Amino acid sequence: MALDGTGNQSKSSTSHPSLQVKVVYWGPAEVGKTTSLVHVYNSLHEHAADALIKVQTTGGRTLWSEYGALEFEIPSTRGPVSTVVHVSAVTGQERFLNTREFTAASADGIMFVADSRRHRLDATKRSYEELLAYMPRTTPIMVQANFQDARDVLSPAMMHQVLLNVDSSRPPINTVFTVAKDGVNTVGAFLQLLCMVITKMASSNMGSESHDP
Ligand SMILES: Nc1nc2c(ncn2[C@@H]2O[C@H](COP(=O)(O)OP(=O)(O)OP(=O)(O)O)[C@@H](O)[C@H]2O)c(=O)[nH]1
Ligand SMILES: [Mg+2]
Repeated sequence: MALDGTGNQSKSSTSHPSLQVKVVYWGPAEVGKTTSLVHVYNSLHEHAADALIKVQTTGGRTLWSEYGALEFEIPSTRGPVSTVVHVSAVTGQERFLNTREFTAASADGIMFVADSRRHRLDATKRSYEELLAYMPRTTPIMVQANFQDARDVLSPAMMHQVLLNVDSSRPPINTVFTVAKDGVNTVGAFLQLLCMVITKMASSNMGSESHDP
């Protein structure tokens, strides 16, 4: 049996059980969403199902989104579960708000890339408010406190508090130090989110069907 991105199960083409997971990189404009995704994809290239698809402006801004798929075999008590993780990064451009709405609603996990620079705090809060407005209440959110190499930044703990102040009833799983430009901690953040998403999917299916990756 397979779980699709919403946790529903279907028959896989292989004899292995399979799991489909959708992870979305979200955040304000030019915060490092694409940089983070590209670094994760390159670092985990042995698991890449295909090349990363990019739709960008000539200036390197994300026009629609980037998309790729990673494949993993996850052990479970009932044998290996072949897992496909669909990863995408939304465009941060204000004018493409409606393309983001659907993406947030259908995600199993969100990587919110926050801009830790003090002068970008309002943009980060606006983007986070937009995210919370569109995504289901129970979708796990992991936060990268990015741009930690820049001057006049807030620490990951302070960024966590800023986002908690937006809505304390929906705390992120964790807020971690990242410098996406240098690939610092982007893979760790991704794997932490993925573990949380898979654990949540497994536990929400325990009562309904036999599935426990
Ligand atoms: N100094 C510094 N620069 C960064 C960091 N992360 C990303 N950048 C740079 O910021 C710029 C924008 O990065 P992108 O990954 O394109 O940002 P984005 O969020 O995908 O941008 P849009 O899709 O256009 O909204 C690039 O020049 C990156 O090299 C970081 O942690 N520190
Ligand atoms: Mg981008």
